[in-house]
Amino acid sequence: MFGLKKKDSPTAEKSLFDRLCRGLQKTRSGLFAGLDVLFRSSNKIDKSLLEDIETRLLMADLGVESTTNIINSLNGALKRNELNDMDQLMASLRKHMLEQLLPLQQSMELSSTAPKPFVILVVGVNGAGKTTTIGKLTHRYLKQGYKVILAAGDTFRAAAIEQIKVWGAKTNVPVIAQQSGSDAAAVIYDALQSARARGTDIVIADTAGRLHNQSHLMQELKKIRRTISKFDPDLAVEVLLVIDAGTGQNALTQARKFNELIGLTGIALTKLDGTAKGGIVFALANSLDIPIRFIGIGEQLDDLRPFNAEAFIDALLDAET
Ligand SMILES: Nc1nc2c(ncn2[C@@H]2O[C@H](COP(=O)(O)OP(=O)(O)O)[C@@H](O)[C@H]2O)c(=O)[nH]1
Ligand SMILES: [Mg+2]
Repeated sequence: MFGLKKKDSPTAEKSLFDRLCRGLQKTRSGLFAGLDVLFRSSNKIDKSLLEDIETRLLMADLGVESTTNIINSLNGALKRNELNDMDQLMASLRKHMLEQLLPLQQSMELSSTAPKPFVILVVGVNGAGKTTTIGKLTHRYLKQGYKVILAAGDTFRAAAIEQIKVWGAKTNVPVIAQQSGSDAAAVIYDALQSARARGTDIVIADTAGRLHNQSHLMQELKKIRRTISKFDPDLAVEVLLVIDAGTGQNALTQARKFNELIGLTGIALTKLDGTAKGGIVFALANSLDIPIRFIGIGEQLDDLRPFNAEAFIDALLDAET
């Protein structure tokens, strides 16, 4: 039912990589610059140098578990006399960092067997970047030739409904909305009906990030999830948690909570451009088994990238931009 994606040309890939490097600049300068100074100022690869690397990784918010795994692997390589110069050390560091992240790299595929529409239910705390990510996703799928409808499921604030309408106007896609205070599950149900009637490929649903209390929010999300299944139990549904990378280790708590409640299928990590805490990706990799579908590296429509572990690590560790 869904077509194939276009492949980017080598020049386009190069400039995409440059943009990624720029987007990750803050984490990159903390981590890479720190490692570079370490490597240049050390004349010996020993346990103490590995301890300094450990400190650097922790400072970039990789988390204790990922850092320990990486350092243990480096210690193993050191004992086996595999780290004879700085190039070998760097290659080994890169390899072990990649091992941590590769399991998280699973792109969000539109099912070829499930009935239309594919549903992307976007959840997360207030200000995480949900609505902006929806705008970027819309842009992405339109470019790939899909038909998209948006559901203004953050009915808690009138401003939120206006905001998603702005994205709808910008990308020229229909936005199904009711007035603020209405039932979010009903809005999303309307959007599904409308999508079916029009043969739309994808429905992207916004949700509220905060209600009067946490348990109300969670109940509302559960109801929305049930409503989607009630509409058609065979729909393919991506429950995408949007997390602001700048929240650091708190991101883990958010991911666990939302996952317990409605079962996440993917994560979009936003605002990596604004933080030096990009290492949080590693912490997420170690504490949860949920793929990182996308990373957000700016506020423009094309600043959302499918997560690619190798490109991510290259962007953090490569010397030249
Ligand atoms: N720099 C940057 N800003 C972002 C990114 N994603 C979202 N934002 C900004 O974060 C703020 C909150 O985003 P919004 O989508 O309204 O969050 P929501 O409350 O979860 O819907 C807005 O000012 C966005 O422009 C990103 O990847 N990079
Ligand atoms: Mg919003």
